[in-house]
Amino acid sequence: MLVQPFFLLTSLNISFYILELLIKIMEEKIKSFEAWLLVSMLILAGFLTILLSTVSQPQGYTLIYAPPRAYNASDWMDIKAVYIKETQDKLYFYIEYYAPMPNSSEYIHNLFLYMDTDRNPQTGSLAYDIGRDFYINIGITGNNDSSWANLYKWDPTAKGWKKLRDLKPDMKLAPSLSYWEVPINKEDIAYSPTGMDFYISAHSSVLTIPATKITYTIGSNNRQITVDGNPGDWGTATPTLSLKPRGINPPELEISAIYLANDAENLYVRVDTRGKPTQSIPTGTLTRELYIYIDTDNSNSTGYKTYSGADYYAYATLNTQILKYPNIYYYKYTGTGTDSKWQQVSSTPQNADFNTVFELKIPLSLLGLKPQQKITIYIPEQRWFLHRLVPKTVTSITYPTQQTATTPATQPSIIARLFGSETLFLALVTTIIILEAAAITYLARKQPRHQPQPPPQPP
Ligand SMILES: [Ca+2]
Ligand SMILES: [Ca+2]
Ligand SMILES: [Ca+2]
Repeated sequence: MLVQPFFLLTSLNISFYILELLIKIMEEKIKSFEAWLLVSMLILAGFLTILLSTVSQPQGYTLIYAPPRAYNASDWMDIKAVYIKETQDKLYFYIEYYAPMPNSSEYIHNLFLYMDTDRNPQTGSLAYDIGRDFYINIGITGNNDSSWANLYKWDPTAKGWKKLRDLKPDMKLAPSLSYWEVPINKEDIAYSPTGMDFYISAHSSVLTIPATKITYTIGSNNRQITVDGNPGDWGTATPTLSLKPRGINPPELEISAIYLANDAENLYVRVDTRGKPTQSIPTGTLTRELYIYIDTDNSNSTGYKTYSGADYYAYATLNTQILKYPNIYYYKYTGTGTDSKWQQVSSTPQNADFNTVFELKIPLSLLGLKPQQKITIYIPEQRWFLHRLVPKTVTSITYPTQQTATTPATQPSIIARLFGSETLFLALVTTIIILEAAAITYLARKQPRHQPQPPPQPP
């Protein structure tokens, strides 16, 4: 908001300068340096006009919400803006991301848009502050081999959600687009002019590691490890497993290597990613989960057969919000081989941490492991994801907004939309002013103004 007087002042300043130069041209007093300046100014003005005409919101839409950007490490994962358009019988949602998805099945968008269309928390399924009567679930993989878009309605009798309609045939949905456009029949969602409250819960996930099997012998790599997320205590250890590079966007969500070690008390697991793990995001959650299944007797005839005869597993959550929240839980297999029955045996949050790498430990006593025992570790396919609640937790968006529909309060200034940020724009304007002042000073020194001529002396 601060920059607007600057913007106005500079525009006026530049305009006057261009006008002054034009007058000089007309008076045929133009010098080459000034001509160069004039051309530059005209090019700049033309460029700004083009920029202004190309950057605009989707036609007919009203910007409802532009959430603050949560995650800068990736462009395709985060929601940039939510727009709504209304016709007599339809309501259109336009959900925009910062960029289209990378073209691969390793990436998935999965979004839920919950609506309280009678604006009554007593009806529907209560979550956050609204009684959700309908929801839309939209999803797509990066290579478009799978996509879906369905409308669901809350059934108060069955106390559950029922599918109402397939929305996919009517919507614009493609991984090559940085937005989705979905029309809904007002009649389907019992929409009335009173409006509705809604929020979006969006997951953007990445295949972090494909299913992986590693064997390890207790005692083969004895080390004193501190679980702090720093790899210095691993010395020059070579990875127990190196993974083939897949060029995942963002690199920090791709596991590159796994290291195993142990001392007399614990088995240690170190997990490296291709980028440094983000430690803090201002809103939302960067969810990282690791399931480490351990076949402690190295036999598929005991334990859970589906996961390589695993007798135990460690489940680590290594999440980032404003702060990081590492945690770990241990489970023992209690089924008969094909059923997934597990019992939690312990949870010790301080046994997992991350900084430049992920580190976790599993007490050997918990697994009943002894030196020289050979074990198999099975890590099933894992997906890590960014989860956003839009607008944010515990608040929903009301549509139509209370302000006039054309200028919602949440709309970022045109300057912020054009230049990315107002600070950047301010820097740009300051640079222009400095350059202009320098040019004027230069001209003033080089071409001193004409001294008024004394009137001709009478002969
Ligand atoms: Ca309701
Ligand atoms: Ca360490
Ligand atoms: Ca086993």
